[in-house]
Amino acid sequence: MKIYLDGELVEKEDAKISVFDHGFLYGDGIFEGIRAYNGRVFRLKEHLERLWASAKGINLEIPINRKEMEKAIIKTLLANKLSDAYIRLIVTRGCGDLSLDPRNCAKPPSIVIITDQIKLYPEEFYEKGMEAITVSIRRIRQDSLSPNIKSLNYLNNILAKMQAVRSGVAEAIILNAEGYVVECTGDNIFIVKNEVIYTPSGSEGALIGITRDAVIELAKNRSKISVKEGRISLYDVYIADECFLTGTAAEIIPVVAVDSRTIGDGKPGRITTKLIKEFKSLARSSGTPIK
Ligand code: PXG
Repeated sequence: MKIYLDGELVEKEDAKISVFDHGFLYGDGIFEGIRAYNGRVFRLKEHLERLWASAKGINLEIPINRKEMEKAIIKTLLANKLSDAYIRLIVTRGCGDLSLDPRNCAKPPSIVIITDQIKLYPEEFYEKGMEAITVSIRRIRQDSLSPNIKSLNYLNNILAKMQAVRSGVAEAIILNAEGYVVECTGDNIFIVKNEVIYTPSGSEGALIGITRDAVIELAKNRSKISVKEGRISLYDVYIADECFLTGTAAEIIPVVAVDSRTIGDGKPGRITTKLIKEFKSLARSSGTPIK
């Protein structure tokens, strides 16, 4: 496996970052998770847009431009002969000293691109739906840290994931400080009630996911289903007809039980199933060609 590291393609064993890199010392850096389907990178422009926005959020200057980043991603996919892949793009603050001050980071930020094939959950979850539970860990308030900065510090999400896993469930529903539903550990959440789709808005503290945007567009434009972004309570989730999660890594996954309540009839819902089909077809037929 070849890894892109600061302009070079190196073997996995040689892809190493200094222990003085502030990404390692403090989680001071940013990332994106991207997917390629059928020889095309899905919504690459949007992912790079978000990466540059994350960089701006932490005042980090990415040492190459977007076109160069796009070429680096394609080059890495080609070197690994991948046409369907998960792409992890990481930009760290770079090498510094043992102090928080990023001005002490002499080296320019490091860029890492890893391409691999991953499936986030077992196939069975996609077919039969999965269970989620609400966890006690709340989302970090967005007036402290914007949920849209995809930083290298994911402890908030990891703690939530650990709590779910400890309870024997694969995914956690995270609430904001006010107790309203925000999202899951690496996925956005949607519910369907009486043929209307609802999802927490950005102002509730949800990351504006790229899969989330694609699903909203598909629902509105192709299926003519109305989508409302706003405030969702746990009760709304419990009494929903359908529930599903979206994320680049997870793709679209039906949720059939939440906190021991069966959602709808306990099977992936009709609208969820339709959106999964439409998303697959969109992902396979659009995007930046790997060439
Ligand atoms: N919410 C959060 C908090 C995320 O980190 C999403 C939603 C979905 O966004 P996209 O743009 O991918 O549709 C994300 C991003 C993982 C993993 O291993 C997933 C993400 C990030 C890091 C790891 O599941 N997803």
